[in-house]
Amino acid sequence: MLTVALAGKPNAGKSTFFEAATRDSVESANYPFTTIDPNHGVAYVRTACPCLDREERCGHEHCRDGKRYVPVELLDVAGLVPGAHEGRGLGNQFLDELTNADAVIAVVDAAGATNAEGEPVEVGSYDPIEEVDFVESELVEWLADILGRNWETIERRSRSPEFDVDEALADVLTGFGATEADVAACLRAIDYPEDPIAWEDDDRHELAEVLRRETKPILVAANKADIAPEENLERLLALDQPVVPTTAEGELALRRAAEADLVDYDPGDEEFSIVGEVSDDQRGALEGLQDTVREHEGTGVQTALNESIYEMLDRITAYPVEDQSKWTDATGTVLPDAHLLRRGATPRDLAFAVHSDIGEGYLHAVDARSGRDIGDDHELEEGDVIKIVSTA
Ligand SMILES: Nc1nc2c(ncn2[C@@H]2O[C@H](COP(=O)(O)OP(=O)(O)OP(=O)(O)O)[C@@H](O)[C@H]2O)c(=O)[nH]1
Ligand SMILES: [Mg+2]
Repeated sequence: MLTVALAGKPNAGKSTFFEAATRDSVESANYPFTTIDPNHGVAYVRTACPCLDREERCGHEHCRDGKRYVPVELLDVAGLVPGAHEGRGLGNQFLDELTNADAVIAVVDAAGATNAEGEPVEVGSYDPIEEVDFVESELVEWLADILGRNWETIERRSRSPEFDVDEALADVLTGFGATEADVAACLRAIDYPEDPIAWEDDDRHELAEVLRRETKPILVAANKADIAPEENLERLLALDQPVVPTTAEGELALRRAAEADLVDYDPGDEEFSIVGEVSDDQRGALEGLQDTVREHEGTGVQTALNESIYEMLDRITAYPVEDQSKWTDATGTVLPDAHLLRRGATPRDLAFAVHSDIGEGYLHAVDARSGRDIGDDHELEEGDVIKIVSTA
């Protein structure tokens, strides 16, 4: 499963985002609570379910009237403060949790109501742009430190006649989830000495910067958008990186209200209606939230998750099935699984994503929509329903 980590300074709203996003309002009745531990849960990206192309909705536990929710892992990393990589605040231990993250959502307090340490200050008096910069630079320093710590091993390996600097670096970098392609991209992006002994801190730092870019891409959640000065949001949105205004608190309130049948709302909806018996206070709060949600086309929490997976990581959703006409697995479940594959993935890649044995035994594949065989070089598209024929 892909992993998204929430990082940012204390009090920015990470835990609120986490709680909102991992609350399984998708199927709260018969699906177990999805938080694995307090900082580690399951959230969902939302996409159009292929069942929309058929007469009947699939009824899958993660499909609501054709809104399909695909699981990703979500991590709530404890507050980072400037200098965390040197052990300040809760320090390195929390940065290390980012090792397995495929993407980072930097939750920043767009209201500017807390300083760099997360302490409350007057709204608008702290510049949230600084927060974006320090999350990124803490990640780079953390990676540079780890490279530095591994350097002795690389130097030792370099005494062997078969030593290959690219190979040695690849071994270290794949530890951060870098694929072969990522490693190649990193090494292409920088000029570096062949001999590890000749590397300077600057060389490692440069490598850490590209490694951060390739393996820990950052989407900024401009949180507390409900109380943020317009000017802060505009400046954040003007940054040269993905930025989504969010109100984590609003999303949490909506998911709770939906669970209590007070509102008609599915995560990611751009509006909601009040449907239950609400007190005057509740109505006031919900109507206030309606204004925020109208202004930002939703609470932004679902948008932030979706953009980090579908745009930043450039994924598509593919659905393997066993029965190509019914779109079911062996037990009759319609569209049982959804896989988030890299754009450009082929049917064989999907087979490997299902199971390595299915991948090894891959023979050919059928597009379940058209019923036609598809070739090995066929690039899958968002929403493809595929029957894989395999010896496994
Ligand atoms: N107005 C507003 N307040 C929010 C929003 N999201 C979170 N908050 C509030 O901000 C405060 C901090 O939220 P948390 O989610 O605990 O922050 P955190 O980033 O997890 O903080 P640490 O765990 O200390 O790093 C709480 O009082 C939240 O209710 C939001 O979207 N709007
Ligand atoms: Mg927290």
